[in-house]
Amino acid sequence: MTTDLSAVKAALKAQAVETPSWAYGNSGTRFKVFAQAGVPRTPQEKLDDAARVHEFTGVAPTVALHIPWDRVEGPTGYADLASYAGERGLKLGAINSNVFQNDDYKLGSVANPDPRIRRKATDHLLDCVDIMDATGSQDLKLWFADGTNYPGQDDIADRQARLGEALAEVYERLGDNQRMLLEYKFFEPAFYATDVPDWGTAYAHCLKLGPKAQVVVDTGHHAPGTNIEFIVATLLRENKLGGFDFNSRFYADDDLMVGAADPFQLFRIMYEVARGGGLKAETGVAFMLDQCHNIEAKIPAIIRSVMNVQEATAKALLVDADTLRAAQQSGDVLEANAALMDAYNTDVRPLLAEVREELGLDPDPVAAYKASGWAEKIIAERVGGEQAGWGA
Ligand code: LRH
Ligand code: MN
Ligand code: MN
Repeated sequence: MTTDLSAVKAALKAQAVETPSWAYGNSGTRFKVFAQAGVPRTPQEKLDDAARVHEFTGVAPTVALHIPWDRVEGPTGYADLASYAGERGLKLGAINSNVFQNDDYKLGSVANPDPRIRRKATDHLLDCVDIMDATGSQDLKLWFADGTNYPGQDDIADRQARLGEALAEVYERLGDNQRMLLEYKFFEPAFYATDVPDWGTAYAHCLKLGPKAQVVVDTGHHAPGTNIEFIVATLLRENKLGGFDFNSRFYADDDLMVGAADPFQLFRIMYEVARGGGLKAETGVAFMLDQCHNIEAKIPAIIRSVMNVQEATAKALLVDADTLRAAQQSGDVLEANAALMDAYNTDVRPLLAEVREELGLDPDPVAAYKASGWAEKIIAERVGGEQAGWGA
């Protein structure tokens, strides 16, 4: 292999993975939430746990909030929360809006036929930008549960127009260093026509809005068999890849640990990111986790997820670009495929252990976390842990 190992290590040290506040809380399916001992009761305690993930991985310095799941009171509440994060070596990351858990949104939020409800939803999005101003967060992440269940229920094109109007109003409110990340999902909770079902719809809205609007790819939001890496390559080429919500799925939007169901897919995605320059900080591609830990211990599961992203990234960086290009140019199908598979089949765990040691970290983050005593401490100290937003 002709790959420059020191460049690979430098890229791995520079990569940052954002963890979601809601992954630290209790969660479940619509059938049952299994409460775990020691889970956070407040946004501050979620940050305390996120600080452990960053302490042992060295690459998880930001935490995404979900509003109102992470609501704090008082005029300086969010600025104080940002300071609290700062004191623990963290920063607050994307602000995720929530216009899907209120009775008013039965027929949709920003695409609702009722102008009063559209106003309420848009105001919530504007409130989220106020929160970003207070926390120093750069990204507003938008996901809409809007859609219809039955043909004829509402006018598809009118709903797109209403959605576009609300997005334009929020876009105008963004500051110079702020972005809007629009997330798509092909189904659920709408079962006939979702208003932002796919990357094409999200891309069309973002293109119309301007450069501060980009698409976010949640890896659990596609129909089975979708070539997600193709979407990633395309968005990256068009400068419209804002980032990822990483998780994995066997069936639908399972929100399992990233890299658990299909590590090869994660590698293929990370290869396209690396190939398209998306690991460079200036491209702004955000590597966020969006997953739930329903039956497994939360903090070590989040540590494991961060490591899975790192492993896929390391393998992607090990692809021998010269060998691959030469094979592609000469039409050597088998050699080209072998160049990719060689990298995928490399055991990168020793390389990542070295990277961690060079950063002054324990080479085994999960073992280091287990030995730290944090799990026992929070079980003893925290009673009555808060459920993550789902089902709350
Ligand atoms: C929707 C989604 C979106 C929400 C999160 C909790 O399925 O992926 O990102 O904000 O789950
Ligand atoms: Mn998501
Ligand atoms: Mn999802």
